[in-house]
Amino acid sequence: DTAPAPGTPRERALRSLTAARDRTTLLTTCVEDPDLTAQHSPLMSPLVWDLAHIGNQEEQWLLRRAGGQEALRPEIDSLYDAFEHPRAERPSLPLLPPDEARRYTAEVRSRVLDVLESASFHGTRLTEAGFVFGMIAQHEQQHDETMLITHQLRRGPQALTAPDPEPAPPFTGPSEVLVPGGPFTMGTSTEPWALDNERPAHVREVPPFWIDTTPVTNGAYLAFIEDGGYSDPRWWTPDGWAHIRRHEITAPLYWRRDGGQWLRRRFGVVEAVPPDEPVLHVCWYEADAYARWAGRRLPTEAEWEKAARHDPATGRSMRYPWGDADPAPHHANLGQRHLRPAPAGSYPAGASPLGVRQLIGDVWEWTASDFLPYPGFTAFPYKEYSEVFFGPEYKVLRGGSFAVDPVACRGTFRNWDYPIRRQIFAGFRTARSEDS
Ligand code: AVJ
Ligand code: FE
Repeated sequence: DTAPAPGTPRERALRSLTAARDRTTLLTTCVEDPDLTAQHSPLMSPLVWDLAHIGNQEEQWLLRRAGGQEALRPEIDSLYDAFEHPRAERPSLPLLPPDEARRYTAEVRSRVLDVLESASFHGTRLTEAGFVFGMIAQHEQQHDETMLITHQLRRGPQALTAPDPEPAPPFTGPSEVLVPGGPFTMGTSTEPWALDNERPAHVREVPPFWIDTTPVTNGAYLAFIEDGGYSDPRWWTPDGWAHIRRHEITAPLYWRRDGGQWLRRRFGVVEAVPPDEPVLHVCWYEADAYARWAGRRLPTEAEWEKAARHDPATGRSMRYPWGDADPAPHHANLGQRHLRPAPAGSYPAGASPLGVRQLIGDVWEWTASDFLPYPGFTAFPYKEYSEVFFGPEYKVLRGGSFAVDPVACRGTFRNWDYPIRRQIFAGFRTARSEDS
């Protein structure tokens, strides 16, 4: 598994933009227009905002910057500027109605396809290997995950369906593996479409640690609930304890107890909580408390990345746990092929050299770490992608979920969110230091 992305960078750019648009189209046509303009949660934008924001970012970066073309709709830039208008405010803006948003986004794309044919793929950091096209394909896919989160928050009948992951034989391997201590290379200076916060590659010394072979399952998490985990302050940080008390949080988001069993709502359907599946929709505080209850802790971001990329045989950091090949369906549950995580222990072909599974795909994994720049970081191509978020208020998540496309998921990819967030497709795995 060593061949990286097939095709030329230009072909890859076209493929990635097209795949993103296919997904966007599905997510914005599977419900009627009133569901596109409604606000399903104050945490989220109306879907029609995401749609036109996708088009507007593409206009700004690919038509104006890469193509050198004149602005198509400069007057809407500020409506779709995420920093000017917080999400809760977006429904009250004079947004483009659904048909107009569709026409605008399609018009931008059709012009971008002409730009892409002749654009330079060399010379500047923005154009090298088609970086800016890759950045915009990733941006659209990130919003496709955001829109899927909105679909999950939405009340009402099912609008999206997908086949379940292939049934996997029950996992019988060890519950944790030892990652040897020593240096490893974290981050990247060579991955062409890596975003600014993943750069540059740098050496980190990581002491030996044990890490869970699979993400924590619903069944394991239930044992924490049933042991009174949510009513015992010993397991919680003071902030976490205050938060769950204040909001009366007693189980993952979307869960409800019905007599003797636990049910959950998933994309408009209520079903029994599957014990073998990685737990989903827990906040950082819950992940952290579970780990303490289990006598363990969350892995640091460096530990997570070492588990995912370090090849003990060569000492090299690989692009993915399985090697350097782009993710294929047998490696990982990515790209909204399924609308749920696969059972813990699935995807043996995606395991790391030490046998750690499902690091990529299924659920974003909370880490212990704050979102901070790597040594030598420079904001590129705009400060508002990462730099303005650095600091202790955001925790890092790694590995991607079933909802993220391969183009926006790598061994080096960094996501971040507030420690109270539960609507995201996040779970976790735990770790412990070798000497504990
Ligand atoms: C990297 C997922 C935190 O959704 O806020 C989308 C991605 N940045 N548009 C977000 C993003 C600008 C970002 N996350
Ligand atoms: Fe955005």
